[in-house]
Amino acid sequence: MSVGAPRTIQNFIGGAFVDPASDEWVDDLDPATGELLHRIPASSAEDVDAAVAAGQRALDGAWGRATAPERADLLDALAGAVQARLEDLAALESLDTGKPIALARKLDIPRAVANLRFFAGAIRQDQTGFQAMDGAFNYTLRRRLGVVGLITPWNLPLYLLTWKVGPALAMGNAVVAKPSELTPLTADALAHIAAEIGAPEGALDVVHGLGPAAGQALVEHPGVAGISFTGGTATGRKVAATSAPAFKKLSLELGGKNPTLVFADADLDAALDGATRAAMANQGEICLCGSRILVERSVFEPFVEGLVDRVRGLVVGDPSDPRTDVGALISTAHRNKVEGYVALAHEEGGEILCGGRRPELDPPFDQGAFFEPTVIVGLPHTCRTATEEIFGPVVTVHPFDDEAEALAMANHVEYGLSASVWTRDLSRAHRVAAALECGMVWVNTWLLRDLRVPFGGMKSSGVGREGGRWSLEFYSEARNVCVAY
Ligand code: TXE
Repeated sequence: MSVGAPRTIQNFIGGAFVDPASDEWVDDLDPATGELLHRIPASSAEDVDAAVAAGQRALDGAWGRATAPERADLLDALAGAVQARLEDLAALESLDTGKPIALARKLDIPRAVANLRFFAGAIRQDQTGFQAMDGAFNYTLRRRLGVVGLITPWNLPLYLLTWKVGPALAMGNAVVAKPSELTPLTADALAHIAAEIGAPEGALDVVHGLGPAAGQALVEHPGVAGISFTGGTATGRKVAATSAPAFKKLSLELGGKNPTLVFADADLDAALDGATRAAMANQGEICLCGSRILVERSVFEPFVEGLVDRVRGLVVGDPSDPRTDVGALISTAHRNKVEGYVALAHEEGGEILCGGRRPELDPPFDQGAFFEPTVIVGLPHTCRTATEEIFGPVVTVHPFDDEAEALAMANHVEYGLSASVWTRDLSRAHRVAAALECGMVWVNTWLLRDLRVPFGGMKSSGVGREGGRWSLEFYSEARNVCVAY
């Protein structure tokens, strides 16, 4: 599992590592250098079919009879093995995504461990509903869905995969995972871990490949009872359209264009640190990133000055260097898209205060998908740059005059995932949190996560909630039993 010469990754089906039926492959490139890392299966409907059949066999066998404590033990064993390989997995994640190794060590892999452990605990402590009537009572059974399809993106590969695998296995489902073709490495590592710890064959299957082929086949498969998808809004729309006629259970976590609202009464230093992190963490490639900063006019100038200072101080470069703050974007195609938005900002009348171009890096990183963290002002909050998801290290800053205007600006976009609000006025904090159109609001912080709370968005940011009991509910069907006496 160490980082070495290019190798071939295989699908993990029914406990065995196998080549794709078509013998076709896709290249996995290092985003920081453009070099070939690995080749992965270009799986087709045939491979997906084999994985779904393996999942069904697992459900018909011992895995289907495993008790809740036994399922929790499996998740704890996976968590322990991920924890034991933290360094290796962080290196793989940084290599595959281009993200700074420091972030992978601090966030991605520890969160993967926490996800698996959390849902082990959750299923051990799960309680069912009970309602008494005169002469009768009701109780709720939760039944697994069956074989579920998990489709994950490239920005937080193992973090998001375990966020879905944890509750899906906790509820006794069999999982067919389709990781992003751009970041297959840690999903492959998880498959190896599952094999090593003796996970029941077929309970966790991993099928690699392209979205329109392998992903689409998984969504279409009649043997798949539910789909949990995290990715772009346009893809989410396709997934919803494909799965709706079969009435599959569906959870969609899609894009965002999240506002950071800074009021004049905020602790400005804390707001600046928070807003910088929210805009630039993971190269701005997190659906929760605060890519629009709305600032009360009376503090606009000092805020922008402080922001530019902080952003200029970020170290861009070699993802494997622990001092790096901003690594490579996921691909040169994605970097070109981000760059296109900066060109658009110019056309829309924006002023680029810092960044806005590719950094000059020494070989081999001169071939990588790097982009300097960028701050833009002077744009109307309604323009395309300020309303479309860029998903890169690019932030626009806009002044507002009062709370009502701030809210109107915040709610103007088609997305509704999250927001962060910076103020010392307690009443305002609660008022604004209630009026924002989004699934999650942070007050005087950003990305502080408790795994028990509902996670998800509204409008074009998705459908449904995961996290805590919401995840357990998603990966199961509730059945009411009414008993008269
Ligand atoms: O993601 P895709 P892309 C946003 C971000 C980014 C844009 C496009 O703005 O620029 O989306 O990114 C699989 N049926 N986010 O195109 O395609 C695909 O193989 C089934 C936000 O790289 O949505 C991968 O496993 N599956 C986001 C997964 O979908 C399909 C994170 C996500 O890839 C499929 C990533 C199909 N027809 C991008 N087509 C977030 N919410 O965090 C593709 N896939």
